[in-house]
Amino acid sequence: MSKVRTDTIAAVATPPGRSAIGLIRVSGPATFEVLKKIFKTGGKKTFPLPHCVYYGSIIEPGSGLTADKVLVTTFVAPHSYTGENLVEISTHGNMVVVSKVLQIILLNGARGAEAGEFTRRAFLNGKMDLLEVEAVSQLLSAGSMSQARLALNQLDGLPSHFVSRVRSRLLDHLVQLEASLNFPEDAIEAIDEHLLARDLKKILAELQIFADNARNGSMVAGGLKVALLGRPNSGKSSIMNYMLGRERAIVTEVAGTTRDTLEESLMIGNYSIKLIDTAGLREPGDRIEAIGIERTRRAVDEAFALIGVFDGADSPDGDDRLVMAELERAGKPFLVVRNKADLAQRLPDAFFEGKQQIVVSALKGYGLDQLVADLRRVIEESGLAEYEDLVLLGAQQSTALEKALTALARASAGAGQMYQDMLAIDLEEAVRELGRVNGETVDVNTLDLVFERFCIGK
Ligand SMILES: Nc1nc2c(ncn2[C@@H]2O[C@H](COP(=O)(O)OP(=O)(O)OP(=O)(O)O)[C@@H](O)[C@H]2O)c(=O)[nH]1
Ligand SMILES: [Mg+2]
Repeated sequence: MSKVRTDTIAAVATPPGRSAIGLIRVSGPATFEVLKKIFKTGGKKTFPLPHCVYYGSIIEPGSGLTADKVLVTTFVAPHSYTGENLVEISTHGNMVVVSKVLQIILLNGARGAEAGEFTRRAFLNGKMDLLEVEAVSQLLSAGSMSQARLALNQLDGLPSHFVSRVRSRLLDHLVQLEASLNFPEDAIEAIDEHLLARDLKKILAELQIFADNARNGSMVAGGLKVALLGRPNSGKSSIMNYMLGRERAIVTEVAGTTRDTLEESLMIGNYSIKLIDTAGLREPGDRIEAIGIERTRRAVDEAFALIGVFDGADSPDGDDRLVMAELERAGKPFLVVRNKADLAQRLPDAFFEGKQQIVVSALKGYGLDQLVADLRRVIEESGLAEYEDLVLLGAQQSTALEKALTALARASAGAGQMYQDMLAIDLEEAVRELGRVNGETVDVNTLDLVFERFCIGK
């Protein structure tokens, strides 16, 4: 799909299968003409009045047969989701009936909508910017209430206002710069480079906070990664299985059982967590194990928090110290677990050096409640629970934001030092890239990438 279209589109908005109600949406300039051909209202009310609900029948024009008894809700441009004339037809939720009604609509002046086309029209008609579009996309795929709230928050438009305000401040500076470059002889006020530098520095700082909030937002939206770390045989896979409530990972007495990282989702409170089981950390015995350990290190780098698992029934060795060092090196929140508490204990308390150890037996299944409670506390203390500030960006938007930051950082460092034409180039790039974040400047190909992730009917 490459052009902006102004024809009339229709699609089923509810999932296939049997349900109480099926919903069909029609949007575009000819919406009411299409409906007038196929919809007979039950009462005397004139059709269509704006923003009304009508009870009536969908009639196949050729045969005059009734396809279904429906409710039709009317929305008149620009006060609709798409900004166009739009109706929502509630049918009975039988796919045979729903398909028949859609078919009649398509034979009488509408075309089948493509994935995301309703939202694309909302964007093109200025009903929402790209940040709000991203929020809709993430709201539809949210797997937890915290993810949904994050998206709903963004739909309120605060991130949109922020980006649009920053962009227009930069644009003002750019316009002034361009004017003084292009018309130096005119009586244009000379640019106060000191003031400019100060303002750019301020904007850069605000944008850096925004970018941090976007990074945190994508962590929450993607599920917070928590990696289990420990030497071979300490019981990582047993703990993973116990937390998931099923035998996901293979558990054996052979050290080095888990060779690759395993990732599974679970909910802790309102948070969606990705629990990652890893290959035990030690000096690798063979090439496969070496690769596994390499992946463990990568999982540590990507994780939001770590759980160190230690075998309480064994004396600590070099591998345990390696694990502890890795936990401390990573600079992330971590918990330490003394596993195998059902056996005689050989791991001295001193090994944990005053860190609060969580005593569990993955085999007998106790202590895990404490682990989950502590994990929840770690999330709450991280500030990620305060999703009011968090921002959701799609892949293209993240790249654009990073580019905008780099260009703005150059401009901010160079203001007062650099030639003004160089400064203008950096500012222009920052303005352009910010336009890609909120959609004020965006090309059709990027839009295709954004909307192809939507379902048909949205
Ligand atoms: N007694 C006892 N045995 C346990 C406990 N947790 C795990 N085990 C046993 O310890 C052995 C190793 O457990 P795993 O869960 O495979 O350990 P791992 O850390 O995933 O090991 P690798 O994948 O090899 O790194 C198995 O024989 C488990 O049954 C426990 O709490 N108590
Ligand atoms: Mg394992």
